[in-house]
Amino acid sequence: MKHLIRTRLAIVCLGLTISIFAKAQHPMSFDARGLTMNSNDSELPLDCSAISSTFEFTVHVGTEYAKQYPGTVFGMSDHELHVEPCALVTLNFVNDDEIRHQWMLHGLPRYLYPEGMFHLEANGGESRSGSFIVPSDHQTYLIHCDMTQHMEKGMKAQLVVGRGSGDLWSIPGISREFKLKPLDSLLAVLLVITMLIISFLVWVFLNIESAEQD
Ligand SMILES: [Cu+2]
Repeated sequence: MKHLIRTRLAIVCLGLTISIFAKAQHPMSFDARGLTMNSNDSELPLDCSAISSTFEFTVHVGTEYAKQYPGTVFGMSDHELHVEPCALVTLNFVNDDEIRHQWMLHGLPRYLYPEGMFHLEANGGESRSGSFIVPSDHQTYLIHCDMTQHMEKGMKAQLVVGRGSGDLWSIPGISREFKLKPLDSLLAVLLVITMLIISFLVWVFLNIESAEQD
């Protein structure tokens, strides 16, 4: 019993310490159900004079949403979100699984979002909400779950602000699995042409040989 009380006390102290520390560093709320980090619904990015529009999304995550994408284990109900530049975005994150998941957005201005990140995390069966304001650039931002192997197993998405800056690779239902650099594509074409030329030369050589034998 004493051990249980001591453990609970330690968890509460840890939570309080993290909350106090986080408050001193950047906005973060933390409890037994999950955490919200760097939520911001009022401070404008330097390149925005006002909030242009507001968007609210509810994104569910879990194994259920991976079924339609072969080779994945975890998925999201939305692997792509579109918003306007300088928009205020509210994200309601619902974890339908029994294990912990995250909705992490990268590439935001670091002067406003420490590490350039907005982060929601929900324990199994829990939900979490938060807001952020995007800059004015037409940009495509990475969204993922940072739990080990979750991104590789399907928990990858993108936020397209305005016209975006091109699809990220390996987004289920959006882009192909592996990124081919332009140079890789060129090398692949050259390799195929070389193989065709070699095959042709071998065929000619074999024909000459058999003609000589006749
Ligand atoms: Cu996850």
